[in-house]
Amino acid sequence: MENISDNMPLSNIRNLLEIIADACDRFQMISLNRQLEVARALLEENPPIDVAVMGQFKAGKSSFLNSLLDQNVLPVGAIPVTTAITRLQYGEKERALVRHFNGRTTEVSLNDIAEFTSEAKNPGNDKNVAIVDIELPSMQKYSGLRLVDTPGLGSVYKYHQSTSEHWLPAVGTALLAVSADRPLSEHDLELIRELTSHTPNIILLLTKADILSPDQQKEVVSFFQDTLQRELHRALPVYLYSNKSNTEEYKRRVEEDIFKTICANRDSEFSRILNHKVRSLSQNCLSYLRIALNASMQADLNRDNLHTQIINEKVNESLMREELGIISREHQHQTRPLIEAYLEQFYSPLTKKVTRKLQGDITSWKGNLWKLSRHYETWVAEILSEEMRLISKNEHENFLGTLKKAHAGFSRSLEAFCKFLGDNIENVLGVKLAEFDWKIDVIEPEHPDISFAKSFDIHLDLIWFLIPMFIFRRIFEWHFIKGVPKEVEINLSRLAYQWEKSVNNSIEAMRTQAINYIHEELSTIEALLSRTQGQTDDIKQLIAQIEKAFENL
Ligand SMILES: Nc1nc2c(ncn2[C@@H]2O[C@H](COP(=O)(O)OP(=O)(O)OP(=O)(O)O)[C@@H](O)[C@H]2O)c(=O)[nH]1
Ligand SMILES: [Mg+2]
Repeated sequence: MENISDNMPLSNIRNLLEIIADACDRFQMISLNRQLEVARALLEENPPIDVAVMGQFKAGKSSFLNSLLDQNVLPVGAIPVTTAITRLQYGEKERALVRHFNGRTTEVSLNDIAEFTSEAKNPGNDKNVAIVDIELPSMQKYSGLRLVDTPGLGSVYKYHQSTSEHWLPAVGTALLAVSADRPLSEHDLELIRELTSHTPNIILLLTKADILSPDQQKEVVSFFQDTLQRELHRALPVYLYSNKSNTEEYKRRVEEDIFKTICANRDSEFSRILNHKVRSLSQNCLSYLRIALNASMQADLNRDNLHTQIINEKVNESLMREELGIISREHQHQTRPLIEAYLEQFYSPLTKKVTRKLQGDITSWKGNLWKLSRHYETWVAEILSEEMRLISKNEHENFLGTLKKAHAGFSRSLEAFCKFLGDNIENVLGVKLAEFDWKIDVIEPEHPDISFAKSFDIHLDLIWFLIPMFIFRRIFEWHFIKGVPKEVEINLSRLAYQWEKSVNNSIEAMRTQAINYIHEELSTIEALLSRTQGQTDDIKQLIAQIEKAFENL
């Protein structure tokens, strides 16, 4: 047997089927599974061509096959009969194989096939028959084919119809049996439409021709042609048949024109049929993918819209950064003046207190000017450090004004942000976000280190050895006492400076906290919006792959 790859590149078809299988899998296009399964089986198994007799119930399908083979193999009757797909093919001896849905196959006598293929003996297909394969030596003349008898359509037995429809994609060449007493119904046209996607070969068989006069036969045939042209815009070959009269002449024609022709060109016919199925499957797959593509592009558009609606100008991260920066700077500028203004009240009492204490202590200090100066420095540093520590400890609550205002400012800003974001999400997605957990902690500033380094403005002590203390001591004492107000002022100012640094660091830390919060919140929402990323690119790629493989067929 000639290899089918001589007529078309086998690997191209296999490649195309793999792409389609992948697409079906990814997009759950289960309605293509059967077509795909059939095409794959034909490709891999290269079986005989299935020439199927199909059509309405009681059209005379089974009778036609019996007559063709001159053998009453298939059960026939006046009421709906055929209940299972029955394939007839060449075999050295007569036998019948009953294939069940569960995979079991049993061999039965040819005389017993009605037990499995007729409605009367196997009602509703109780015996779970998938296919009956009959082998006949008389089929030798048609060795490249299988003749397939199918259950009739349109009868009260819906099961017959669904069995045939399920098998439909496997059809190689279709003989559509139309009984002379019911010439071409809407159901027949519908069947032709369906068959069109599975086979390039559809032939009409006008059965029971004996019930029409020669004139009526001509009339019916031209009625067929006109109807097909009008309804389907195509012409199909029409053959007459009867097992009652003129049978040999009818048989000769169908044998010569149909069966022998197919047998003589079996391999090219097979290729043509497979090619037709693969093309049709590709077209179906492409049209589904185009639907998916449109849906996906629509979803992308919606998602972009969602994004711009949710992350709009009111919940813009860089604008929020700017706003928080402004709040932060505004309050940081105020920190120093506020603390200094508050500390002013301590200046006079502290000056008086320290002066009085110095006046009491200084009289007991001994030594020359150099010693006296060192003593004074140590004394001032200790006393003022202690005083500053006390003020810091008792009054620091009063230094935190800008910290609290900044906290309130950040909180308001963040609250507004969360509300806009929450509203946007609710408006656009109809989902209420869980309560925002956006509280900014008030970061208590650290207590600054207030043991200041000393720097005193006394140069006279460098020439202490020239100065007789018994003359000048009172003057020096007075000089030291006069210096106290300035020391107090310097120390208060330092205290204000230390607290300013501490408070402003805390404001900065709160700003960072707020920025981080906004960043995290927006990143999460962005990630959620883009996680449902569309499949547009995937689908486009698949469509391109299928179109390319299709061109190579
Ligand atoms: N007059 C006439 N009657 C026929 C001819 N062929 C079949 N019949 C009759 O048509 C009826 C149906 O025949 P079947 O062969 O069982 O028809 P079918 O299409 O296989 O029917 P289902 O299997 O039920 O779909 C029977 O009563 C046959 O005797 C024919 O050529 N001429
Ligand atoms: Mg039948």
